[in-house]
Amino acid sequence: MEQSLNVKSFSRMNTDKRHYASPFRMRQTMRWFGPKDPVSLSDIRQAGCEGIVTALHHIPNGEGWTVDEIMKRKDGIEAAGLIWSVVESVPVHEQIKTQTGDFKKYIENYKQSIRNLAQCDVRVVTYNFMPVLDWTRTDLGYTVADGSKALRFEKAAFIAFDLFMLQRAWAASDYTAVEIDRAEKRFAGMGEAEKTQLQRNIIAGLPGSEESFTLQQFQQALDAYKDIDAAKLQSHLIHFLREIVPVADECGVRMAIHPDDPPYGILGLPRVVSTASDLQALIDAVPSSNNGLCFCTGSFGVRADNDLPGMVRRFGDRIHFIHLRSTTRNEHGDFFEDNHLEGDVDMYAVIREVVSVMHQRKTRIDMRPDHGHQMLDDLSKKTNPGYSAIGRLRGLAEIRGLEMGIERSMQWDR
Ligand code: CS2
Ligand code: MN
Repeated sequence: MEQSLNVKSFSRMNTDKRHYASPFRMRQTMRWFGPKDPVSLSDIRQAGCEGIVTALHHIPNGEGWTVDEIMKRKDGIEAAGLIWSVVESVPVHEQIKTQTGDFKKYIENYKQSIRNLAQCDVRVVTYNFMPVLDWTRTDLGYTVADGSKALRFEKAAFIAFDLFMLQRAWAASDYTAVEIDRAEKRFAGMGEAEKTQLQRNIIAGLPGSEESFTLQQFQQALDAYKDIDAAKLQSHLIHFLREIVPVADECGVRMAIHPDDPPYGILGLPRVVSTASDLQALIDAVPSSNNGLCFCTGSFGVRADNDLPGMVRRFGDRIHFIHLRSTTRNEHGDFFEDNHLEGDVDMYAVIREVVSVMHQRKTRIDMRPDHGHQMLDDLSKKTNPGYSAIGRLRGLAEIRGLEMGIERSMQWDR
């Protein structure tokens, strides 16, 4: 034990640094859904954030964002003493993903939004390239052992929805006999209210997703992908990147793609942003560092074969935004969103890498606690699922302390 205590380093600890804040610390932010968000800008400021992550959700998907609309939002944020540090998301229209209909027009609109954001000095843009659905959960109020509520993905319930409610053709061939058996039993035990709720959770749109469907519309949206496999979807994404990244280069905007959530195929849909090799393919195709990532530990972390600290090291020069969250998975493929410092994500190891990336790049990276539990007063309030005030504040505060501890202990060794 004694040997590991580095006395020399310890004695070098500088007490003047009691209020020490590294110039290369993460910029703490929270997502805000705009003026109707029950969590206010003032709440977010009191949580200790410097930045806001938001989008112009009232503008229909595919339309360009005007300078006027961007400035209106930006002024509101600055009036509250905060900055608009990241856009999440400028949504990518489905027709861009499928390369059908008006996709060329939508790409031009996207470029214009990037230019207009740059003109307003908003320079990090998050987006995703998940077909049809943004993130997917089956349960938005899963009670964990301590009594707080979390978001959860339960495989058997999801398969039950696919097989018995959506009744997607060929769905059964996507699952094993054991999975189908579990789903049958799960479905047999479901009451009508639970079925309605399950369907709503999956297809009615979680916060941030710009789409919401009825069962019939949903099937049509899936049908648009019947001839699109992962290779084709990837080529559509690369086409999109080849169009927009030169514009981002020109006006100094960093693009940050969010990984798939969950990071594997669902409902027969292709996935192309789930693993390190997926990321590498995008970088090889479009090497500019403005072709960057939103590193979401909650999404990547659902796969045991994603080495998160290793991925931060490897892609560190193009991580422009970080979502921090942890999940706990089980052998059935279920996962729930755990406390930020618990679960399957080694948050200490991830943040250590983030801290060294920021030191190497001599920069700060924007970070937000990605979701939080509903806890304490959150439990009696209606907030966007995953985006409660106190649950996110707990996650943020824990991460803030962890980062400071890592940062200061790294100082000692220099
Ligand atoms: C979700 C998504 O996991 C998440 O971060 O909240 O809404 C995500 O923000 C978008 O997919 C990013 O485009
Ligand atoms: Mn995320």
